[in-house]
This record gives sequence, structure tokens and C-alpha cells, in this order.
Amino acid sequence: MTLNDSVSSDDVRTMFSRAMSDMYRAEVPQYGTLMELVADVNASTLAADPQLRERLARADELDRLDLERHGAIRLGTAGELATMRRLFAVMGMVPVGYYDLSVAGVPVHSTAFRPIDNVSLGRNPFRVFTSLLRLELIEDEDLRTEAQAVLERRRIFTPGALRLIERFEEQGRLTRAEAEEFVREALETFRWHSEATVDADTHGKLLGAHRLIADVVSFKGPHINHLTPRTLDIDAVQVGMPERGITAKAVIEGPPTRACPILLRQTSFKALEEPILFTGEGQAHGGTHTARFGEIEQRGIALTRKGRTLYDELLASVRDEGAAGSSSADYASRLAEAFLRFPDSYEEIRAQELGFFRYSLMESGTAADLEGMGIDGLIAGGRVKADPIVYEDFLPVSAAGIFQSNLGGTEQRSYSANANRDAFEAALGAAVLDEFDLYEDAQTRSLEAVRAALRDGRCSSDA
Ligand code: OOG
Ligand code: NI
Repeated sequence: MTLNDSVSSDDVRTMFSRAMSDMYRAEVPQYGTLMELVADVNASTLAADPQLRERLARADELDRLDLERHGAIRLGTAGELATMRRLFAVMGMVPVGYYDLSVAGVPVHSTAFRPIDNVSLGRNPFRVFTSLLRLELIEDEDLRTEAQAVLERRRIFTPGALRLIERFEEQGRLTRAEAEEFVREALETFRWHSEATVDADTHGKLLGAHRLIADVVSFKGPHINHLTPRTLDIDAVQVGMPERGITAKAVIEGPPTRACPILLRQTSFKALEEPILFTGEGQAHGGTHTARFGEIEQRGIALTRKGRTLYDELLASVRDEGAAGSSSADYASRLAEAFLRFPDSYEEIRAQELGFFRYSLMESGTAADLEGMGIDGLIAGGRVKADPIVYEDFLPVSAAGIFQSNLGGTEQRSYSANANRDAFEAALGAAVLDEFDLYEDAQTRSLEAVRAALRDGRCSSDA
């Protein structure tokens, strides 16, 4: 194989995320409507805010915006998770973060597969929120044994996908033809299958244990359950959805509307009710299943541990007063009020070390400038820019809210908090990376680049 006919993991990721988007648009028509709405809102937001456009361009976020989306899947066994890790590795996606959702009454724990280096993120930050079902949380022992047996029997990866994963592991890359075949084969795992692997009776019992358990156990594969585009103005999308015939979730998850967006805000619309065919014979065994939905998100600055602690505290203070019982307008105003304690200018966020920034040198200078003025002096003088680093990850409380609202709203089970990261990593066959370390690293590297550029008398952008 010559380097010419091989493709990079970044390219395979983009091929795959496009193919996934096309497939989902065909399967869930409202996804297409949503994509159009988001494209319209993003275009008008950028037109109205040239500074935002300039900042996104500088951060390499402008070109990736149209491609940017995340998906989510739910797996049934440790073996599935371990192979999924190898499949995503072909696309340069590695597991970042550990999320315990049992606290919120959802019997799964999760990670996000995503690219981690700046260049790859700039090309296409495609992420997949990946959950592993915790069968040990099913109380009924017989049902647990049955669910396990059903899961052990299924094969969610095609032989072709497995062969190409091995090929990638041996060669370190794929040829273009192999990559195209890989994308086709890998897509099969994420496709919707309307034939269930269980009979109607078992599906009913699984539903009784938890809707999510039924969603994982009853099917041939981990159908992608949503695909989420990134908007620059989620409030506008929330307002625009009903106008295009989409019924949005009542409240936006995450922080309130702010001048300087932090972390992640998300809203979604209800799952489709889809016909399924249970095992056993004949038409009488048809039924329906709701699993797939639409979601939109707006991303803001990644917070430091200190910033995240403040975020968690403020959010908890509002939710403790009872989010579910109150009206959505009341929740929004209480949220906005609580978050008055979170500084809403990038200067203040930086001064208090609440968020991560990427530094770039706008004008060349000398090493002495840095010593004389310090980084803050150079920023004040407009010679260095500090741009917010975008949050690339997820929020467990928001994820739980999205799960809940799409599982039918009334689903409330309580499992005690029992994070088990060790068990998750054992299933995964690898450790998950720490998101804070990744952002910290990006910030440090940008500062070092500014220092080096000053020393050499260049601008960062000349590098
Ligand atoms: C995943 C829900 C989490 C998000 O954006 O927080 C998620 C699921 O429903 O499987 O995708
Ligand atoms: Ni999502």
C-alpha cells in the first residue's frame, strides 16, 4: 500500500459521520427538518455577530460547524463495548470521561468516543455517547438471566467490519477502498432493525423492568438513537421547532442563556413510535417501540475543575428546589437567577480560572515583552488573544434529563449511586481519558506556542 491510496483516520471519521447522517435522515425524517432549522439559525447568528464569526474562524470551529454532530448508542455486553472501542479507534476516536447515570435512574454507565487532538477536532469533532447496560441492576433474577442469554447470542458487528478493524490494527491505516468498505460495514451495526430478538411477552417484561433495558435487549443491534447537530443559538432553535412541526422538550438542559456560553445546552424532541415485529409467528406479533429521537445542542467554553464545581453547585441548587414539578418558565428564571453567581465575561472567567483558553499571538514581539508585560499585559494590549476552548464532552445531569424525557417522561426508577468506573474500564479493555487533562494540555500548549513565537519574533499564525 502506498501512502497515496491510504486515508487518514480523520477522513474515515468524516466519511462515517456523513454516511450516518444520511442514513438517519432517511430513517427519521424530522432529523432532516432539524438540520435545516439549525443551518438557518447558524447562518443568521453568524451574520448578526461578526465577532463571533471571527473568533470561531480563529479557533478552527467555523468550517467544522456544518459537519459537527454527536450520536448515541447503548450496548448490552462487555464484549460489545470492547469491540466498539476498536471500531472507533479506526476513526481516531478514543474514550473520554466516565458517566454514571444510575444516579438518575438510568441503569447504564457511559463514555464518549471522540477525537482528542486539535487538528482532528478542527477537521471533524464527531462524538458518540456510548452507554453500557448494567444488567446487575435488574432486580428480577429470571429476567436478568434471560436478558443476558439474549444478549450473549447476538452478533452486532458484521464479519466484514471485524476483518477491517483487524486490518487497521495490523497496518495502522486503511486504503481508500478498505475505508469505504469499512464505513459500509460499520454502518450496519448502527442501523435500525424492526425485527426484535425477543417475543412480545419478553419485550413486555423488559419494558416493565425499565424501558431502556427493553431498548437494549430486544434488538439485533445498538441502533443509533439520536444524532445531534450543533447550533450557535439554542434558544432560537427551541422557538423555531414548533414552527416547523417539531414538539420540543419543555426545558433546555444545562446552563441558562448567557452572553458567554459555558459547557453545553441541549434540548430534544420525542422519540418516534416505530413498528416492530416480535419473534414468534405472524402478524399478531407486531408492536411498537419508542427509542429514537432528535436533539440539538449549543456548546460553550470548557470549564476548569473549579468552574465545573461552581456549575454543579449552582445547577444542584435549582434542581433541589424541584425541577420536575415547576413550570418550565419558572425553572428557566430560577436557573438564570442562580447563575448570576457565575461570571459572564470571558475576562472574568479567565481571571478567576473558571474556564480554559487558547492563546494566540496577534503581533510579533520579543521574549522581553512577555517578561515585561506578562501574558495579561499582552492580552490587555491586544497583542495576544485568549479564545475560549470549546467543551467537547457531555454532562451527566443533562444526559439523564435527555434519557428521561425520551423514555416517556414518567419513567422514574431510583438506583442508588454506584459509579463503577473500574468495572466499566475492565469491560472497555482500556482506561478512559480525563477530559480536564485534555483541556489543560491544550491551554498549556497554546501558551508555550506564544512564548516560542515571541522568542523567535513570529506570530502564532505564522507557525
Ligand atoms: C444518551 C443520552 C445522552 C447527551 O447528549 O447527553 C446524550 C442516550 O439516550 O442513549 O446523548
Ligand atoms: Ni445526545
